[in-house]
Amino acid sequence: MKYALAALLIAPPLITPGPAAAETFEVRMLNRGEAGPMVYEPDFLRIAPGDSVKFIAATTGHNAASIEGMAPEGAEPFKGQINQEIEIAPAVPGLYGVKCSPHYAMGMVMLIAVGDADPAGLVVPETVPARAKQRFGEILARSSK
Ligand SMILES: [Cu+2]
Repeated sequence: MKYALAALLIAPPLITPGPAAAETFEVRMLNRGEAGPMVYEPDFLRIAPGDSVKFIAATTGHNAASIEGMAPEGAEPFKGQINQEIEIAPAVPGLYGVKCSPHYAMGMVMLIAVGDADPAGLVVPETVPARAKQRFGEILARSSK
C-alpha cells in the first residue's frame, strides 16, 4: 500500500512533459528498530532510476556498503565509512543488497529495488551470512505484493 502510494507520488504529472524530479529517500542506520537489533529503517525501498538514497547515521557504529553479487550488471559498488552519511544514486534498474560492514553477520542488511525490479527474483549468494539471509527472507515476505 505504502509503496503504491510512493509510486504515485514520484510519477510525473500528466500535463507536464519531461522527466520526473529525482527523489531522495532517507534510510536510518539504527542499533535497534522495529525488526530487532542492528537494522536499516526502512529495510526495503522501491525507487526510480535517478532517485537517491541517503543513509543517515542515526546511531553510531554503522555504514552502508554494496554486497558483492547483489547488484545488477554495470552497477557501481559503494562503501561508506563508519558513522558517515552517504548518498547513492543507483541508476541501473535491478535489485541492490546493502550491508553494514561491522554488523553484516548480525543481519544488518536492506534491499533496494530500482525501477520495475521484482524482489521475488532476488538471488542471495552463498557468501551472505546466515542471519543476513534470514533478514532478506523477511524483507521479501513483506515486500511481495
Ligand atoms: Cu551496523
